[in-house]
Amino acid sequence: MYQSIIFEKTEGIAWIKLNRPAKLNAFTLEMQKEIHSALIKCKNDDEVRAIIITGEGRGFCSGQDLSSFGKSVNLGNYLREYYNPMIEEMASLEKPIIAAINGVAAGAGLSLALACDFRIICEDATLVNAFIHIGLVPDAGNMYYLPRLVGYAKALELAVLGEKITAHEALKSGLATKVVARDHWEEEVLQFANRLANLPTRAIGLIKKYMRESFESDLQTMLEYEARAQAEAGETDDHKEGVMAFLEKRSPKFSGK
Ligand code: LHQ
Repeated sequence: MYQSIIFEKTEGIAWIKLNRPAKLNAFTLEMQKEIHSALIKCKNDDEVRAIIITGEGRGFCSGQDLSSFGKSVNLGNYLREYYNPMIEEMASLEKPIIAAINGVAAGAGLSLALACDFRIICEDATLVNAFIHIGLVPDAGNMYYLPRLVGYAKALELAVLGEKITAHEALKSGLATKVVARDHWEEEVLQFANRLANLPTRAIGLIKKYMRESFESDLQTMLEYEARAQAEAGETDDHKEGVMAFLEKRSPKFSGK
């Protein structure tokens, strides 16, 4: 049983709901450990084909709980021990992860959203790279993902000025997959997750694994990675089903295998 998150599974979709609404779901050590544990459950459960990370109440996640931190903590070691393994787990998890940003995402809460594969943002939610306001630098993968998503200049601006940005600004700068009206929030998040959960999961996993390599690889290396990934995808039931459905002029029914 979890204390700081709610973990639920419904028809191919796992929900990880951060559950400290009074603190806008600020991270505590317990929450970190529970998110990590839930991600491992998702990895090992073949029924899970899409993961939604969202927040209870009016916030998504306000970053590290600033009231639960003693002065003597070495922040570098804390990151190495708790945040970094969670972010690495998300990157290596060969299933799509959606950040359903229901409210403010600040500091490491924004980093968590950046480490997801898709960001659906509620129209009245805001994002703030808040680290600078307390004299810190972006962490938990923020300095890796942000420039890749919005380009170097915009990433530097967001990190150094730490200004709040709206959902629509996030969409314009490439941070958001889509912006959703509050009235349709839950149904649109579910619809998007369902769509992902019904795609060929193994191909998505391979895309996640190899596309990330493109930033550090030359063309020749990427061509080889693509060949490797395609050899694997070509062996899946979903590839056979996709081709068969095309030839039979019907919609494919992918099993994720
Ligand atoms: C909070 C928090 C919070 C505790 C709202 N903690 N209570 C750092 C150190 C070590 C290693 C790892 O890495 C990190 C990474 C980081 O994440 S550093 C950045 C930490 N986060 C922040 O600096 C953001 C602090 N929060 C805010 O700036 C605002 O609360 C935002 C912009 C998120 C939301 O503003 P409002 O909508 O005006 O809400 P609020 O400020 O009134 O907050 C509501 C409550 O939540 C309030 O408690 P209260 O008892 O007064 O109702 C806040 O104190 C509490 N809260 N964030 N991070």
